[in-house]
Amino acid sequence: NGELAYLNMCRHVLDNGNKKEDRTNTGTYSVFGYQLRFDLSQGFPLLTTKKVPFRLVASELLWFIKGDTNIRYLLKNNNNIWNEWAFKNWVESAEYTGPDMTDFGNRCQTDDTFNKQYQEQMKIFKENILQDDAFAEKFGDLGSVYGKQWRNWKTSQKETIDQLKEVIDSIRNKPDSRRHIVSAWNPEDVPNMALPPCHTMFQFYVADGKLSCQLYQRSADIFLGVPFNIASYALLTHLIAHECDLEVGDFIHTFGDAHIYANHIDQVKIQLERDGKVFPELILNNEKISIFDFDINDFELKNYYPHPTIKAPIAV
Ligand code: DHF
Ligand code: TMP
Repeated sequence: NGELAYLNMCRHVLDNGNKKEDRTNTGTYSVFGYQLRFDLSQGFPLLTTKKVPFRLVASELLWFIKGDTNIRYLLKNNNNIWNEWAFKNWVESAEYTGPDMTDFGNRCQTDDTFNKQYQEQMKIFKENILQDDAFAEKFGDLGSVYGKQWRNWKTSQKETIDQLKEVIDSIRNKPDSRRHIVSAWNPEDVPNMALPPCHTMFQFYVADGKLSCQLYQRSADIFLGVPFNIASYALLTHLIAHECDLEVGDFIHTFGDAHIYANHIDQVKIQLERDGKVFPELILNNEKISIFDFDINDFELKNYYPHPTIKAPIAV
């Protein structure tokens, strides 16, 4: 079962990780360099040792594919996973006049009074993003994140490159090419991003009628981010294989700094006590062909019977 590879990675980092401080002041156990491999023909790699909300994974991926970088789309789809990073821009802006929200990610975990204020401000923020076009345009946008780089990479000649479309064309027309690459890491844009891309670049490979994908993830939150990232790239590989009339091969997940946050250790230990079940099966709507035409109702997951959710605070 492919999930064992993920659980072994958790165990490896708990046993061998370097204790390391980090940008968010949470503290981590971290290793540098690790690799997972999932044979996508053996089931869809959505972890079963805790429930991973596939709907959120799928709507985030569709958001990238649309080239959208504004959390308004996510909020309309009831997806809250990027709120903190847009909220951070808002509360650090000159227009914000509410209570001080400095270091809200850490403070809301230790200070109940502050947490109430934070929840209140976040609620107002979300309502404004959904209802006020001008506000959403200004404060809902995360900057030059994935969607922008995948679909609208700006060149020095003021042209744009649609990397996603180009990679699909090259997979179709030159399957043997060794240049099927999409890069989200744009050094010029890194200072303008809410969060510099964690999944930095990915490459496709065609052999034996099967499409494989390898991702280089520079920084990986093993408990919260990685289960999403695995499922997201597995879904992307399925979609592109579907469009290019290929079967799915392997998803190879290569990591730079792979870390478990200090405040996720108990959760990871609970997860490690559980036995993985068989992976579910992904079914795509056969009436759609182009990856750009899919929406959330075109995906169906069959036989997903995970263990219950395990909650954990996210480091901002
Ligand atoms: N920052 C950090 N520190 N770690 C991340 O994984 C991360 N991921 C980001 C943005 N910034 C990040 C984008 N992806 C969740 C999962 C993925 C994600 C952001 C958040 C998350 O909180 N998952 C919860 C469920 C959330 C929900 O139900 O709304 C989980 O338990 O999986
Ligand atoms: P960093 O920019 O300081 O590396 O912080 C980013 C954090 O977010 C780090 O813990 C990795 C995590 N992360 C993921 O694991 N997956 C993701 O998809 C994203 C966006 C972030």
